[in-house]
Amino acid sequence: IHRIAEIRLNDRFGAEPRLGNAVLDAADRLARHSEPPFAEQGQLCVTYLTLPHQAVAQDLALAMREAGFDEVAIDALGNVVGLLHASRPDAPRLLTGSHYDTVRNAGRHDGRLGVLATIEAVRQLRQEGRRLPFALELVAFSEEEGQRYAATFLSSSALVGRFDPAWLDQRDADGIRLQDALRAAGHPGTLGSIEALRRDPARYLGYVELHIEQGPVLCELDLPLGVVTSINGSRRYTGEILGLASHAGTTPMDRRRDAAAAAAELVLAVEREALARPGTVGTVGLLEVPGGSINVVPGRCRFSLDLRAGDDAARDALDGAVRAALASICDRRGLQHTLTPTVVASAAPCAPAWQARWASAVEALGLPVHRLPSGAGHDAMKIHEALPQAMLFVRGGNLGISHNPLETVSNDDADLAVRALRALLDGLSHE
Ligand code: HGY
Ligand code: MN
Ligand code: MN
Ligand code: MN
Repeated sequence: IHRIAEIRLNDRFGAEPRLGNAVLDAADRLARHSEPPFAEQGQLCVTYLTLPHQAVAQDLALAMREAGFDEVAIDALGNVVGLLHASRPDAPRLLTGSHYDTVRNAGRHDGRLGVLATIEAVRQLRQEGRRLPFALELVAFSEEEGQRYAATFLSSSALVGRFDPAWLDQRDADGIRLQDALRAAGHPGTLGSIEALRRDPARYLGYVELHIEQGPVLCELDLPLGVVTSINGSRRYTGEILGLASHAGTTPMDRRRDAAAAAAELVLAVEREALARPGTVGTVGLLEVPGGSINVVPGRCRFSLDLRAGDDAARDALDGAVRAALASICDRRGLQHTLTPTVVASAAPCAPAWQARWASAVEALGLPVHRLPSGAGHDAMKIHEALPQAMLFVRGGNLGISHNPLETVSNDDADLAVRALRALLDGLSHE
């Protein structure tokens, strides 16, 4: 298929040096920036507003300028925004983007592939001296993963007027408020400066996002690209089970208030309830005994919940079952618990017209069109609240593993990602 695509492509866009190399080399360069202690172990972690995060923003701004964006700026939330002017003034804009923050011990393509592929597509357009009949606005979103602050999709929320003012008072694990972290990074940190980032939907044609699939489907089908039909919704929580710390040697087994044993039952309950509901997933990603000791029965156990499904009813059914299981485990064991919702994201169907544009782009490359839902959340599901959106997935190697340093994208597939975006832009230009 690649050979056919290569031949077909060259007579269409002209023989270009392998665009994929440029994308993957840029990803490697950005991955130099990482936070301690992950950096010391050669691992990637770039969470919101840390010094490595700010260094990545600077690198992206420079890359956008070098590629030929007419305007480049880092905004009040650290989003790196590049604008390629249209062939005529007051033309509408196409919004595109993805995020540049990462999870802990991350791969180097989650989010960043979409940003870097767009930069290469713009570089190619400028080298060809081409202007589009619409402006192209690329946003490298600064905070999507919600690692340092429990404010997932923080940046894309601001663009659609959904920034929650309470987020400014959120504290990270070191007690630093988001507002103070913004100021320390040189931003105003005021609600006004953030609300000013809201985009007027009337100025935009829509939103498209290129992203790695982060799953095994395209790998197993041996397809480099896939058109996303919808993005799964989620409910996330942080919680704590409260028992009674006591001596590990003297407390009889039938007289314990062991918070960790209850949490272990909860983990298995999440697995059981999600397995019983095809199409749903449930994860306890964080689990810890704060201040625990080897010879103390755990009195407290902190945990997180990440519950997802393709539609909100299924998501809420799983949510109800898990919360009921937590209550019954704690009742039976005589323990208390707290549960704090951190994210509620509704399932976001991708706009049919924009799915069709991605499908035409994939066909223009001589590739078959495969449509699939997204199990992962993306900025597109936030932008969905203001603009029609659609995503194109790029195959990940290693069976699409992600949120793991084994995350990988082949040169060929990165190359096809850039060319697919070019094909979408060209198709849109002729509408
Ligand atoms: O968790 C997710 O779905 C994405 O990585 N934000
Ligand atoms: Mn991610
Ligand atoms: Mn992502
Ligand atoms: Mn002792």
